[in-house]
Amino acid sequence: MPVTNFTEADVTLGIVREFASFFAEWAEPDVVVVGAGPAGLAASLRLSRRYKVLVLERGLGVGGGIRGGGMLLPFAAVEEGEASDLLSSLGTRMVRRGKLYFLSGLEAMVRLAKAVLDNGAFIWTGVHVEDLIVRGERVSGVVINWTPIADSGWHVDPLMIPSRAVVDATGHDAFLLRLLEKRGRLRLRGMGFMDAPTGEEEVVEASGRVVEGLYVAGMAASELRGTPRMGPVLGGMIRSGLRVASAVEADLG
Ligand code: 48F
Repeated sequence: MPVTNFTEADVTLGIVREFASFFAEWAEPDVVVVGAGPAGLAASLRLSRRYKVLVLERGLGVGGGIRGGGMLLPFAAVEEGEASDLLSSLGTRMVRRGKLYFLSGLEAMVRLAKAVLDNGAFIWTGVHVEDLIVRGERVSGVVINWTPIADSGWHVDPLMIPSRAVVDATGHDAFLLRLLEKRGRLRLRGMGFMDAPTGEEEVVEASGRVVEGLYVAGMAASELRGTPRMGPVLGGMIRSGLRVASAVEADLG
């Protein structure tokens, strides 16, 4: 029997059935991480060791802003320590120059994403998180739609994914935090001026729980607390993701 002995209907039906069984399994994960940039992926890596983690990413790929390196030169810097150790343990190639390591942001993100998948998490791309489920004061999940629908401006009602914890790792958008700000529940200070060494430390400190059920990591945390920007330096994003994972673990048990 030739391997090409299938019909187009097999492909279409298979995809629809696969999606139905995927959604049945993932309709209520423990943790939803919004944003598959370095902070979201690092958080997902740590959390997926213990919990069912669904990563929602509005773009079609993973890696977020760090893939663009510095001004599209496709490299980023990492300081020595927890982040460089983690990336190196995943096989990321790095070169040491003075006090920093340099690597391909894309390679680091692909390796991080693979490790997240290997832990059993699911990364769902093309999905825009447009709102939060909130009961009383507690964030209890997310409201989703397809990114092209969100971008079209059409009014198409969304679907919902309840979860025990939600991580805003949407980078400069700080999209979930701004939803709270719009409703008068939070005030974002806005990212500070460039000061890379300080920014690297302070963004980690700024990461953690925002309100019950909602956590923040990466540049979204910087947007919240007003910590300095750091450009194409990756370590703080990774450590921020690991830090938020600890905060979620402490709450979820
Ligand atoms: O922007 P992004 O990489 O944020 P990060 O993890 O890391 C920042 C660094 O990449 C670096 C930097 C350091 O100075 O600025 O560039 O904090 O990743 C955020 C991801 O979230 C997605 C977005 O497409 C990106 O891939 N995202 C943003 N809003 C939404 C979203 C949303 N509403 N729903 C789903 N995904």
